[in-house]
Amino acid sequence: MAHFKEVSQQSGLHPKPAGLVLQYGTAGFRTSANQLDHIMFRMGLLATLRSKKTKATIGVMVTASHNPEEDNGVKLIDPMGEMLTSSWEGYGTQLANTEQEDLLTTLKDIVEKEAIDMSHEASVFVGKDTRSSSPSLSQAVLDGIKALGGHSKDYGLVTTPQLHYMVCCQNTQGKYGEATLEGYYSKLSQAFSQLAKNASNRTDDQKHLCVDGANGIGAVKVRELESHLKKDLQLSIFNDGSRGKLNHQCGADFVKVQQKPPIGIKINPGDRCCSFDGDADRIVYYYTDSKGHFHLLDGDKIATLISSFLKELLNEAGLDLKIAVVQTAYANGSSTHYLENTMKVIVRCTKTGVKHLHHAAQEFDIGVYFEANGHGTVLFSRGAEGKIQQLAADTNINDERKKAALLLQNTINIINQTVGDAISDMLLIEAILAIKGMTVQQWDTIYSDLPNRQLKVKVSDRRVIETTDAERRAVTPAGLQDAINDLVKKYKQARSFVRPSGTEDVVRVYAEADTQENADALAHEVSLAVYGLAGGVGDEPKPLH
Ligand code: 16G
Ligand code: MG
Repeated sequence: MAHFKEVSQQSGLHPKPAGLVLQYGTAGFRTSANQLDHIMFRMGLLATLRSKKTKATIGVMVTASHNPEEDNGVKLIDPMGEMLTSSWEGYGTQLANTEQEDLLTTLKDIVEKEAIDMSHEASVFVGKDTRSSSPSLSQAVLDGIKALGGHSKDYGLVTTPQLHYMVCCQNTQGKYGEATLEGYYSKLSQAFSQLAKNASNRTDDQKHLCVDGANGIGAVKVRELESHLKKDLQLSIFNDGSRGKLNHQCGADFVKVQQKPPIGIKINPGDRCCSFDGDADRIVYYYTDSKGHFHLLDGDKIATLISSFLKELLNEAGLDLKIAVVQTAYANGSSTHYLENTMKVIVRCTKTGVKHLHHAAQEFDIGVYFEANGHGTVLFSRGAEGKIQQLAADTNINDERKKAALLLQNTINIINQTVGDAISDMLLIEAILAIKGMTVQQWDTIYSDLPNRQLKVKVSDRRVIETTDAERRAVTPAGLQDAINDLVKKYKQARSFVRPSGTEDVVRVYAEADTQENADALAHEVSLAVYGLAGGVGDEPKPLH
């Protein structure tokens, strides 16, 4: 076939370094940018096949999120704006690793296995982050799409969630919104301004928010949003990429893991601040108190704020919809306790990785999902959306129900349901705080986090650790879980688990306990158990204190 000839010619321009093996991981491919040219070309091919198969537009985002500037990566977006289905991740890995001379055979194998009608048109949306390697890598994706005869639309610089949004808009024929940046900003900002009308007498201080853009695409895009917001929200944008390095000592991942403010931002006590990650699909909030102590409001606190807001609105609207919060094992024990016992909402725990949470959240009328690291969103089932729209249009209901229904309607519009979105989450959080007249300190006191610690252990092969029960228990190697259980028993309110990372060649250790010292000690002891029982390499883990 003509296209295959073109592929074979063009692929020569994007050669694979012989022997290089990479895997389509939790969030696509991610590694040093100089190893990725052939991967990008091949993901252009894969996206084109996926588009022909689904008869819909597919997205390809070039980004390595919170990784250092030198890295890059790529992830594919399925028709409804969700992550690429797991059954195709294997094809991604196969295509990535097949040697140059076998590329056509691998491609044809996929076409055959999936019974893809190659005469069908293909359409692929492409976006990229601000990394210096992104322009040439996204060009390689475009080359791949072209080689297989697909149509592409290059959105240029966009956040990851913006590209997810575009794909969903396109495949719903505009029902989800208009597939342009202007469409995105106007949908979100209009919903925000409707919600903000329900806030009374806010001072300029209350409208003010400091945003750490991680020196990445989020900073660029939040600045574009700013002009749509009028005076409802006043942003001070730091780490906007004009000086500092991407993700370097800033951004959501840095703030969450280091539990301290980013550089490049001047915070006065009590100022409300948030940090995006490098592709703006994560957000965390924080402030410092009058004693200079740092307080982090992570994904768990965000999930609690959003779900309690929604639950109250459902009550006021008299709507009987099932709401659940989906978390991972990293969720702070206090948050789970608060959600289950005080708020009395259903809580589900899934494996780490957005797609797992997303799927679990789809099982409820309203599924609020957040990873502790700040990636999350809210999903409304079609039925739930229908009921809310119907109530909002009902002229025979009292004012309280009407107001609640309208608030729910605008909440749906402000949320990017395709994936976690720092900009959309930020607007929702700001709207909730404004409506409730709540300060960041008051939000923080909803519950107190248990002190916790995350560590990494290097082992010769992290796959020796297999887990079950949403990663909360290790099945192998033998004896490891028993050792963890014994260590946990030594401390109060303690919990610990270990899992192989999906993005780095390490085993991750999580521990929480009644005090920071105990959490640190437990994390260290569990690290030693991993080192001893799972083939640790290099120096033995050292105590933190
Ligand atoms: C990826 C995942 C994120 C997860 C993280 C875990 C997506 C889009 N992102 O960034 O959800 O929390 O990996 O990393 O799925 P780890 O496996 O190295 O701990
Ligand atoms: Mg990210």
